Amino acid sequence: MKNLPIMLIVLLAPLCSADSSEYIYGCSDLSLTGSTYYLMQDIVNSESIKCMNVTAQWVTLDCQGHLIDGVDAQDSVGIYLMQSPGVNTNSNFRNCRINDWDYGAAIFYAQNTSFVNLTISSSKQYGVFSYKGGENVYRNVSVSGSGNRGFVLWNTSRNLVEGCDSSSNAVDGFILDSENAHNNTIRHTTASNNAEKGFYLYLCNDNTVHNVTSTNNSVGFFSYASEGNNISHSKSMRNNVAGIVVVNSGSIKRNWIYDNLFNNTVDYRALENTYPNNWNISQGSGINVLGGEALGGNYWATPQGDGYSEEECDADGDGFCDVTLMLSSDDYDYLPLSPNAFGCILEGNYAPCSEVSILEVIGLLDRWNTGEASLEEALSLIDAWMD
Ligand SMILES: [Ca+2]
Ligand SMILES: [Ca+2]
Ligand SMILES: [Ca+2]
Repeated sequence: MKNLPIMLIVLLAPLCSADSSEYIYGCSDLSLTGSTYYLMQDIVNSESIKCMNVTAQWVTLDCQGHLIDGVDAQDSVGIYLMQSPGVNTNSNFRNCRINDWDYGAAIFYAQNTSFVNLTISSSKQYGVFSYKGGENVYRNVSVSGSGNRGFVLWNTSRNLVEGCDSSSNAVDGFILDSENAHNNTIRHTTASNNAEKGFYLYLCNDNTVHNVTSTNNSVGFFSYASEGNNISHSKSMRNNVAGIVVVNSGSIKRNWIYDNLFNNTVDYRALENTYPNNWNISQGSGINVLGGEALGGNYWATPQGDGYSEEECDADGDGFCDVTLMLSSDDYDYLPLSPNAFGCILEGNYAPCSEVSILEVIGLLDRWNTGEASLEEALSLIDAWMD
């Protein structure tokens, strides 16, 4: 009997090691299930091919703000996460700066895993490349300067992308790719200065893009042969080819594209076959993308100030243009927003225009300075203050 406690300790030893902390100083195999790995120093110009090679589950990698830097080698990966189909990965990657890999993070069959506070820059190909699996969370992940697309979710479903940014990539900011990329949510996220599309929905269905901003790309939003997606409460501004392009989309299930602010020289283009999509919801209550209370369709503006919404379209002043906007022979916005749909204070604190104070203007200018508010928001508040 005296031996029993010792036997228990021996039996439990492998379980106890499951919450171990590991301290790492360079590229490593993360192969101990249940371990937390702390990166203790910057990795600079590593010639490794799979720097952080993750084969275990229930793993945490906390870089503690340190750098994982490669040399742009062919097929090299900063964080390489290869799982088997159906395995519950349940891991967490956080606080890493990742630079100069072919793929910043390459993620295969990951499930229930989070990527938080990552900055991924100067990837030769892709910043984040995720294939199959799903139910992963990307929060505060910033990708820039990729030689191809910034953020690729390919055939993976039920992921949440939140508070992320993809900018200055040589192709697209974000792509949801192929029919098994469904039921994903992208929200509170930005895409800017990408050479092609800001947000690209390609052959994918039933995804939600909400409260995102797409600026200074070629195309703000691009929907190719995609069905049943929802793009709402978002901004597409100063994209030089078009605010939104719709190609062969909505043939089976209409897409919902409403309560967005478009401000591009060309806001809408349809190519090839067009099918009807929904460009407004029925008139409802709630705060719209302009900060006002008219909720229905989209605001159609141009940098020149001659967008449909800007051209005295609302004689009765209810916040909606009085006449339906025909975007194409298939696409109609029945409730385009008018300038009367603007609130004076954005971000949910709606107040009548006449009540705007100089303090509120200064507050919004400060937020514009730090990138939390757009120039449009600042200018519209100044306009309202001067009224
Ligand atoms: Ca380097
Ligand atoms: Ca590079
Ligand atoms: Ca009206």
